[in-house]
Amino acid sequence: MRHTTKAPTRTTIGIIGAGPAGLLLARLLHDAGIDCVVLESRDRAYVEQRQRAGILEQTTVDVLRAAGAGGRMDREGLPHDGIELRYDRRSHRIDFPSLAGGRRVMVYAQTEMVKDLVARQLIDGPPLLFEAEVTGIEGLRAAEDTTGMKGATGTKGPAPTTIRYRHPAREPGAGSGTATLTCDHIVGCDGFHGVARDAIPAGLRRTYERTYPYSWLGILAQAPPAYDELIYAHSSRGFALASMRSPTVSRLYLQVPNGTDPADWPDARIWDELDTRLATDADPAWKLERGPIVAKSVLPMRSWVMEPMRYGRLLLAGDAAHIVPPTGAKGLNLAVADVVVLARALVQRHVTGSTELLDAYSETCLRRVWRAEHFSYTMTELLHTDPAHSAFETRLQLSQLDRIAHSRHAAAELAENYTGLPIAPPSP
Ligand code: RFL
Ligand code: PHB
Repeated sequence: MRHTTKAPTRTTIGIIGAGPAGLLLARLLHDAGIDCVVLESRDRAYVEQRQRAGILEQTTVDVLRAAGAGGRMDREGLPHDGIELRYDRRSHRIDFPSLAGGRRVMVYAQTEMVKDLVARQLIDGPPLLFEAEVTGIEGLRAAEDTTGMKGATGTKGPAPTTIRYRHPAREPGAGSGTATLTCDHIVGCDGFHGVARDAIPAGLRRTYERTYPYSWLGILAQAPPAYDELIYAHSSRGFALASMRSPTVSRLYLQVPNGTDPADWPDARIWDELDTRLATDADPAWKLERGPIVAKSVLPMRSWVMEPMRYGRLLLAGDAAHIVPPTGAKGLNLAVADVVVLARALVQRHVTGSTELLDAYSETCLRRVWRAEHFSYTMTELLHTDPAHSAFETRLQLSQLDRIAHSRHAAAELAENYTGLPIAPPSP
């Protein structure tokens, strides 16, 4: 739905952002009978073609199936039972089901998941407004007061708050305009560059950050995958990752220095470097199958968390509240886990009036977020070549990789984290 004169002005839950977090939350709320509206600054084509994540944890797969958005994923996704670690020209396979209680992962691109959720939403879901750029939130207070109107289900609801957004011209020749959407709760699913978290008073926000002295050069190539599972490689020349999108499309990454210009990496240089970094004595003749490179970009790496994830009637979910470096394949899966916890809390709030789950939302999510931060940081530090490191640190990396290869406990720790921890971890 583009913005028309019929754009809603009142809803129970206003969702900012149509990435995986916003779209899935809308689906879960709609299925529970809670009305909501999604506002997305970009157009549909942009949202559906953005190249991002590729690995869905078992839990994410289960959530998508339960939400009725798993049909194409089950037909076209590639279930994977392990990954291969390469280091010091050696290869070691991590077998997920035997190490992580039968769990596995699914290779299914985030772009495809987003397309599936957009299609479902446009058929029978709550309103989704593209090219609706949120510019501000008004009427927020620290406490969720309950002096407002009755909620959609007749229970006493909180006083409303308002989202202000820009929309394109409603008629040919007219200029763009602004509009408001009044909501009982607002959810900021607007990613790392979003605006929702700015509505939280600066003095109440705590941020924690780690940047890394390297980036990833990522390519999408029309070439069959290197191998039938993902390969994570440590090499003296830097990290490399061989992933895939389908039996005919590969997604590959190389560690490069921060500030690298992709133009300095002609296609042949990329393929040669991937072959060198991924080389293994287990199969000395092994080489990647090459094909046309259809996308090439440089991605910086960052660990970042903002606490708390709630301020009164504003809740944050996904990349709006936390970022991980992609080495552990956790970002999208964390976004999914957040909105599962949040949907339960919002349903409880609007059906029974209880704020118990909502009050626990930030703490519940942050415990899992910090585990994923730790795992992503550990995988990143283990596999990349830090230019400031000495030979001593390199020996420590190789020693730890060897430990993972020879200790079931160490391998199980990796497998459990990679395939995904339970959505709500047990309380301390
Ligand atoms: P998104 O996907 O960034 O969506 C946010 C949406 O909000 C919109 N928006 C606004 N809308 C209205 N008004 C405004 N003012 C707005 N400001 C922003 C944006 O246009 C956008 O549509 O956040 P969300 O939903 O939280 O999802 C998070 C994931 O996208 C992200 O964590 C993952 O892509 C991270 N990630 C990976 N995660 C995994 O779980 N597994 C992986 O294998 C994986 N690989 C990756 C990745 C991220 C990568 N990049 C590009 C950093 C690989 C890469 C290369
Ligand atoms: C991807 O396929 O894009 C991908 C896979 C695994 C990662 C990061 C990215 O750790």
